[in-house]
Amino acid sequence: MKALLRLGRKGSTLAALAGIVAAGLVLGVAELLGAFLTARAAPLIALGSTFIDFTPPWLQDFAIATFGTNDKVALFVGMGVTIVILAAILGIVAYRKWVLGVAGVVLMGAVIVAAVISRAGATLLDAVPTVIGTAVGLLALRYLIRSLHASHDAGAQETARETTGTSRRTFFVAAGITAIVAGAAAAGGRAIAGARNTVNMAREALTFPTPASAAPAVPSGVEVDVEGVVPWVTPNPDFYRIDTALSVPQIDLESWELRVHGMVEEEFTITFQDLLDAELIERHITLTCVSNPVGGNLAGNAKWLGYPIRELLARAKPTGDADMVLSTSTDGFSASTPLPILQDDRDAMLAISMNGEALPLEHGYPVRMVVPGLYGYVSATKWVVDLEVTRFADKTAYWTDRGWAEKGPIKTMARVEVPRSFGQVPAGAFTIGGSAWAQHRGITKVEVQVDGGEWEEATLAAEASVDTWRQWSHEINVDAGSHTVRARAYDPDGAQTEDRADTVPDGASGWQSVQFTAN
Ligand SMILES: Nc1nc2c(c(=O)[nH]1)N[C@H]1C(S)=C(S)[C@@H](COP(=O)(O)O)O[C@H]1N2
Ligand SMILES: [Mo]
Repeated sequence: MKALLRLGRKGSTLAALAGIVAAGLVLGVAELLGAFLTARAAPLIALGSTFIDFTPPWLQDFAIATFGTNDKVALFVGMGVTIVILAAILGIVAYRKWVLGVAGVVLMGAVIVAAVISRAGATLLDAVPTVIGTAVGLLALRYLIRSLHASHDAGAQETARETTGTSRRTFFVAAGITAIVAGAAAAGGRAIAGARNTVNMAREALTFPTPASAAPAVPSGVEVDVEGVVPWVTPNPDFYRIDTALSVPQIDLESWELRVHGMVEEEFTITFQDLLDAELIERHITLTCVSNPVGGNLAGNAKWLGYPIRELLARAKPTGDADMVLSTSTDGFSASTPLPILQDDRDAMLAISMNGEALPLEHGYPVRMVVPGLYGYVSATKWVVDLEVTRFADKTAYWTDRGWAEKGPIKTMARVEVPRSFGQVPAGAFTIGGSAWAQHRGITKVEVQVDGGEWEEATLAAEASVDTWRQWSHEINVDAGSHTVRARAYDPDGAQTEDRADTVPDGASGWQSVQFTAN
């Protein structure tokens, strides 16, 4: 009896395992077949995108604040855990009562299909990978559950141990094979999707004309000699990424168009070739996200090549009391930017290249906006396809609809990069450093304070332009033990405010304070 019970419980564990590998097979097969369609046909992408759409703003803010650029990873991990748990339960249910298990699996399949076909632009065809994946998963589950019952029966009938062992072995071999096939299908799907990706190929083949106005030479000495301070130019792979797009939009160069319309005398549409033929400018500009907490890393500096938006607007000739440009991306994100900022002499541009290469897909390929001095959510629309000249009184944008401020000038900020929070430094003389930014106003001074003592002026690195961040360094001298260092930056209007503000609604403020140990 005891032995039977034990086997029963063990049967449940194994049934859960069967459920999990079968679910893996569903996703793997769907991923493989989906590779021949589009990303939205992939069950995880469709589920995740649907989830994001229905996420209340507070949860979105929380996700960005907590996970930063890893918000999408966090979402996938959350979905993965949920799926594993559900699959385990379904496995046990199917083991106890097969029909119920089938009903559960079909229900899950239906939920995924609903998510897939409700995506923008999806067709019934996009549901095929999920339907076939679910069917294959069910077959695998049936085989696994059967072999479990077989080994259970063998155990119950107290037949030779060998028989129980054999059928149990059959189960493990089958489960193992299912897991391997699921993994191979998923990996194969990824590889095929990559190889079939003509957008990537077109992107890699792109070459750019020499700009009419090249980037001003970067002065020597923009970087301080302090190990651990982040590079002045952020390499593309390290550039922070923030957006609401779970599957990165794949835009065909030939079909990309930007429509300029609204309160203008002349409406028009431009193509990518028009941009390549235009007089381009190249500038270093530091982007910052409004969700960047004090001391956070949602900021990056790159060399952008693009076409000045003021030239586009000069051609369109805004009319009447227009005071805003609403930029919209292919995936529906939008940003509202003050019209005068796009018309003044700053280098607001439609960027087509980042650090000498085509925009990476996740940074807005083929065309995005870059506006010096404004947080990304009101200015840096990636995958941009539409500029509407309008009024703040008439139109609102993605994040302003969700409670963020209408205007988003970047707040002046000093960041301590060395020492790291709770880091270790040698006791005695030690040089600390970091970056400071006040885009389009410029950093004039950075001050440092150790353990609440006198504020001391740090050494500023060379300034490339007021639109880029500026590094700073300072030699401190501390005894062994724990210490605190604070930093504050100045722009031409004075010191950055000490007042602590949260990121919502218009960006974090306050002086960063870093605790560290000297030994
Ligand atoms: N299409 C689109 N563009 C977007 C966003 C978005 O969610 N979708 N996010 C904006 C925000 S909040 C920021 S901070 C910048 C980030 O640009 P990056 O990902 O290239 O660093 O992009 C902006 N442009
Ligand atoms: Mo942002």
